[in-house]
Amino acid sequence: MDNFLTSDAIRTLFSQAMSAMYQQEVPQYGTLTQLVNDVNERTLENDSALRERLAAADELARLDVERHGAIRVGTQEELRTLREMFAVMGMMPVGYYDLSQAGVPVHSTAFRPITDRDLNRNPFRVFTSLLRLELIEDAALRDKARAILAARDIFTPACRALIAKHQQQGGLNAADAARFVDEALETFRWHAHTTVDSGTYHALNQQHRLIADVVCFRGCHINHLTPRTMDIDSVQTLMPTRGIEPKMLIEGPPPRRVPILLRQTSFKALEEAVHFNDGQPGTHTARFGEIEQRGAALTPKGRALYDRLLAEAGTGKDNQQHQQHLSEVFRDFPDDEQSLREQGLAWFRYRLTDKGVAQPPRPGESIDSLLAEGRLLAEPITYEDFLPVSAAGIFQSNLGDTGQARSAGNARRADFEAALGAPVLDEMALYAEIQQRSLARCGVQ
Ligand code: OOG
Ligand code: NI
Repeated sequence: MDNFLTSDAIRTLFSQAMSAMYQQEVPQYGTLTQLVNDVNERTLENDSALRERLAAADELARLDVERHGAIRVGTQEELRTLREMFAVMGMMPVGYYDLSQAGVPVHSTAFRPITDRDLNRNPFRVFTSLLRLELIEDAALRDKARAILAARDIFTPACRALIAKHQQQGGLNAADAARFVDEALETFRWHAHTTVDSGTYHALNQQHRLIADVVCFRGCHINHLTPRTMDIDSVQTLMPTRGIEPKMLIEGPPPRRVPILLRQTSFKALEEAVHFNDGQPGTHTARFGEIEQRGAALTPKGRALYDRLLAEAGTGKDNQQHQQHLSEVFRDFPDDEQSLREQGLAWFRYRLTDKGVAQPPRPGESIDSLLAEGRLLAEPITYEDFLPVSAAGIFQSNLGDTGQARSAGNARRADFEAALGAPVLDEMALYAEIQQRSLARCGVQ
């Protein structure tokens, strides 16, 4: 029998290949990655507590390989085949994000590994958006966009064949996996030649820039890749020293002693030369680079508090002022691990200390007393998902500052799942399970 590669191994090969391709296509992304590596190295050198915490949580090894990407597709068939493609790499659809409220005519999920072990091997994730054509007001243009999308196939025949082979055999050997990675990559490659004439492109672009981006090309080009930084404020400040222009604001929560959720910033999308199929030259603006700093995953209670405070803080025009203001508003959000745990605001992973191993928990002993006796340790679980308000901010900063007409959409989770051909997993249930399993491993309860 063939020796199958693990889905973790295929995911790692793919994310490396994707990063190499994107560095070639968008050299600024390579520069940004280098800056992030430099800052991470320095941060870990200067902060031994952080280094130890990451090492203890088994997260040090994943830091260098960690990144997410984002893509946008136009039809349910495309979304479905992507689901099957990502399944080969152990990536499942987690969460539903409605971006129509922010004026972006898409809804989305994130394909990512879901178990502790797989996440630690390589947490590569892809934020995947489905265009909501029904939000195009002009009926004739909507039909035209549908027809253009129906005529394209964003997957190579060999890619489809290898997905099917994986489904039949339950795995791929090393040679097939390597071919699969090469073929899958083709779907995400940039094409400077559009599939439409300049008139169609401009009409779609006029409706919404995102619609032109999804409809007018042969594939669903990766639109950004995002390495994980340990100090996003430094990277934001240092970007201009490497010739990179950052977006105005860092999205998400303010800097804190115990980071929560996700902080993100990006550089502005590049204006790139394209050729329309009527021979006209033009430009298209879609691709950019982004960085993220990840913190603790919040429980529904913690998330509700985050959403309330974020809405209360509003938005600003100057990053320093905005972060300052956010910090003030977020004084109401406890900033030490003990309070986060005791108030049920964040998810935690538990481990026995040496003392706990020597003196294991007995039935009836509470988590609090085991922690107090130094037999048990609790560490925040890293947030592995995305934030719709931040995502909207990222989308918007790349759609030009003029702000386009708001689409009057609302959440259509059921439609999205029907298009996907599967339900999206509930991220809260996944975090709860990781917490619960860690307690079970410790022999608590
Ligand atoms: C996706 C934007 C969302 C994030 O990090 O929040 C995203 C897109 O622009 O297609 O990637
Ligand atoms: Ni992103």
